[in-house]
Amino acid sequence: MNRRTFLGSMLAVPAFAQPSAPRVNGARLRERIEALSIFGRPDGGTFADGVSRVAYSDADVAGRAYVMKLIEGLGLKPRVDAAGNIFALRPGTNGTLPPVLFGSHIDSVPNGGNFDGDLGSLGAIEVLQTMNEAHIATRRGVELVVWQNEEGYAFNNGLAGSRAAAGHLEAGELDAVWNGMKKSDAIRKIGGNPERIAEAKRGPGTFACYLELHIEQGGTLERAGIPIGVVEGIVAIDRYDVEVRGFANHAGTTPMAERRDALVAASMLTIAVNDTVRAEPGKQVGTVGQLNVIPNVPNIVPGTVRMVVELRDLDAKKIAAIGERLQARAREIAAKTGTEIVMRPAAHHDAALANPQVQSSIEAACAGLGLKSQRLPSGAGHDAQMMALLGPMGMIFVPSVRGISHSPLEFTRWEDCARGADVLMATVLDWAMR
Ligand code: HGY
Ligand code: MN
Ligand code: MN
Repeated sequence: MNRRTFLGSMLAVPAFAQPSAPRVNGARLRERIEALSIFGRPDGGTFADGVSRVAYSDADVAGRAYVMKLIEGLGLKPRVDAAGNIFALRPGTNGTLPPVLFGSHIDSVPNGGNFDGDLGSLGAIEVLQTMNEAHIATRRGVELVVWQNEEGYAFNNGLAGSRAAAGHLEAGELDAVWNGMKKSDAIRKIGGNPERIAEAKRGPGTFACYLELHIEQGGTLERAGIPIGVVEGIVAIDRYDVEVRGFANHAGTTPMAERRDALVAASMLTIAVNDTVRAEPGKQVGTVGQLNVIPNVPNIVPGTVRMVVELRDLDAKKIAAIGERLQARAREIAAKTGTEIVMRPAAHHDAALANPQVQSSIEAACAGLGLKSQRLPSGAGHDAQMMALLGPMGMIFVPSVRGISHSPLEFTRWEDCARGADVLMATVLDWAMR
């Protein structure tokens, strides 16, 4: 923040003396969500066609540049850390106190929506701008973060930026190659410094609390007719890279009994995922969302299939046990089909509980705004689950229309976006004055 702006805000009325937190500019927030959606939009498409702004892509670089320009417009200097995360600190009156940290991500899944991550990142920028316009001075600093590669489509391992901050990068992770790109080069491409990635690590206590506004990505709030969700906890996620090795041969001359058909085996394993996950009570989920057939030619018996199995639940032990059961099923299927099935653990993210004080603060903000709220778990993973390892975490959800996400159909009503940002504002100010 330049000196004039900073001094201007110092002459202001401290937040706690404010009768109530100022409201965000919903129209400006909408404008920015629509502007960000340009980066990664399908050629000739419109906002309704969603976005493919996969981490480390040119669209991601362009979207990050747009966000950094907005940050500069706040009078703040964006800082890209060694992992490629974008930070910006609005100073408080007491520089010795750890700041409130808040934000989200702007990378998307391929063929994704325009609100996942974008609302939390642009909502945080909107909160900062509204604080400046209201000349609010806070005791603690307020620090914005835009995490890199939250989705993990690139390199098949998500929460990449927040894992670096939490010190949870895996051994050799920077040497991984995906789409012909080495991870260290990918981090360089977005302005990070892989040689010094250890500097991206934040210790516990380096923030007063972490807050993230996000779309629910499910249908609970919409069905209940409630505008704000207060997240209870975020699921654990286990991902397995599976390679099914059969034998490619002529589709016309290879008798059925002599085939070692990798796709038949992979299909049996996919059904086994569905059956095993459904076999026990609870809200656990299991998905085979990615599958590649090799050589993928109509008149060749599939020789190899590569697929990803993903399991999620609030109880990490439950999905670990399901993973074990699937390993056993894979052995049975391999024996039955004459194939070899290798199911390798590829990523694990622990479940995380929100902090009760942060939850109460969010609920008080809702009450102050006359908004109903309800507590609910998050079936989606979030950077907040890594931040929970370092300090108190809370998430604010707003409804997803028809519960759709990770799709161009993903939509949150504009008034719900603004309400979520208002709750974020009030909660940030509550913590920034402590
Ligand atoms: O996959 C998830 O749950 C998140 O959207 N990255
Ligand atoms: Mn997200
Ligand atoms: Mn997502």
